[in-house]
Amino acid sequence: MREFFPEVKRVEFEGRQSKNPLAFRYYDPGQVIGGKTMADHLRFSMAYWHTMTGTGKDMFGSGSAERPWNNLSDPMDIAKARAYASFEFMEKMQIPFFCFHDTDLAPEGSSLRETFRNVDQIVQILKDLMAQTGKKLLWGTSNLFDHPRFMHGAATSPSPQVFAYAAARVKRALEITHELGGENYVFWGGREGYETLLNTDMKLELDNLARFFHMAVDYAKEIGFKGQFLIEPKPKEPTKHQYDFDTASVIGFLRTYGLEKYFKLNIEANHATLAGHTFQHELHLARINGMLGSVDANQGDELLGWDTDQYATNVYMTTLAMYEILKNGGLAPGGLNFDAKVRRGSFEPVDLFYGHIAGMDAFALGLKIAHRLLETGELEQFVSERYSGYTTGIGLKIVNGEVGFKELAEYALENDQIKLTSGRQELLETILNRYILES
Ligand code: XLS
Ligand code: CA
Ligand code: CA
Repeated sequence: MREFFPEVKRVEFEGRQSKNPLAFRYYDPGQVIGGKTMADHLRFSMAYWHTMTGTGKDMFGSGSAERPWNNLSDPMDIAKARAYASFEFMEKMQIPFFCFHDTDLAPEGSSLRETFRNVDQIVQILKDLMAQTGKKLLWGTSNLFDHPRFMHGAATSPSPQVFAYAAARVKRALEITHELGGENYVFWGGREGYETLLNTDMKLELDNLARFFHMAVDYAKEIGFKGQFLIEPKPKEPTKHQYDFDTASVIGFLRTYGLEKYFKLNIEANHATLAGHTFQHELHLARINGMLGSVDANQGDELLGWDTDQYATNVYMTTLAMYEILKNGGLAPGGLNFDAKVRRGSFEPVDLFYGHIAGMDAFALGLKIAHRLLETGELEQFVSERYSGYTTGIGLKIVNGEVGFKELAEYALENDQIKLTSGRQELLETILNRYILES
C-alpha cells in the first residue's frame, strides 16, 4: 500500500531524556497510573478535519499545506487516499480514536443523494481500515455551517426547508456513526446563533433547536444508537452570539427543554477562553453537574480574540484540566480529541506529527502531575478545611435545611464577631508550581 509519511516511523516513548523530536517524552501508552493505563486515561483522538482535510487556508490566503494525498485530480480519489493516510497517521502516532464531520470524509455532491453516496463510499473504506487496525470512532458529527445554505443557521434557520435539510444530514450522520461503532455524537452549534436581534425571533429559534435535538434523540432510539450525545459550547464565531455560549448556558438550555438526561458536554479549551473562562472553569462546571462528557484538547492564544485551535503545550493548563478529568472518574466514553491545527507556516506533513507529539506529551505530563496532586491531596485538603464550617454547628444546619432567615438572624445577633481565615491563593499557587516543576 502507498505510504504517505515515509519520513516518519512509528512514534515511540523514549522518556524525558530523549532529544528525538519524533518520540514521546511523557506519553507512554502502557504505563499504569492509578490503576489505569495512560492510553485509557487519555483516549486520544485525531480530528479528521484539521489533520487530514485542512489545507492551511485562512481569511487572507489559500491553502499552504503540502499533503501527499492531495496530488490527485478526482476529489473522490483524494477522499479515498486521505482515508488511508489517516490510518497510517493514527498508527504511527499511536492514536486510538478519530472524529469526523460528514463533509470531512468526502466532497459534497450536486444533490443530497450524491453527497450521501460519496460519504458512503468512504465509510466503507473506514470500516475496513478500522477492522484491520482496531482504531475506533470517538464521535461523528455533521457539518451544518460551511455551505451557503446554512448562512442563517441550520436548526435555527428561518427557513423550514433548511431545518429539514439539516435533519436529513444529521439522520445520515447518526446512521454512519452508529455503523462505525461511534461512542458519541457531537453537536457543535455551527451557525446556530444570531448577528442582530433586529431580524431574529430568538424564542422560535431556541424552541426549534430543542425540537431538533429531541428528534435526534428519538431517531437514535429508533436505530439503536446508544452513544452519548454531546453539545460543544462556543460563545462566538462564526456568529456574533452563539446560542451554546458556554457550559452554564448549555446546561440551562438543556434543562429548560427537558434534554438534560440525553446530553453531556464536549468542552473545548479554546472556546472556554473565547467565553472569558478558563478551560478548568468549563470542565469543573460541567463535572459538578454530572455533564462532563468529552474534551476538544487544544489551546487558544491569549492575545488573539478568535479560535486559533493550537496544540496544547501549556502544562499548567493541561495539569488543571487533567485534575478535573481525574476527579470526573475519567472521560470514557469521551476522550481527548485534538481539535487543533498546525500553523499555516508549518506546512510540511511532518509538522502534523510534531503538533500531535506536543499535545500528547503535554496532556500525559499533566495527567502525571494531576495524579500526584490528588494522591497527596494537598489542594483538596485545603479546600475541605476551608469549608469545614459547614460540617458542624450552624453550618451543618444550613446544609441540612434545618434553619431559615429567622433562626439565622437569631444566631447572627449572638455571633457578630466574625473571624475569617486567609484564602492563601499565593501559597496554593506555589504548591501547584512545586508539583509542576518537580515532575
Ligand atoms: C469549531 C468547532 C468544531 C467542532 C465540531 O469551532 O470546534 O470543529 O468541534 O463541529
Ligand atoms: Ca471543537
Ligand atoms: Ca475551535
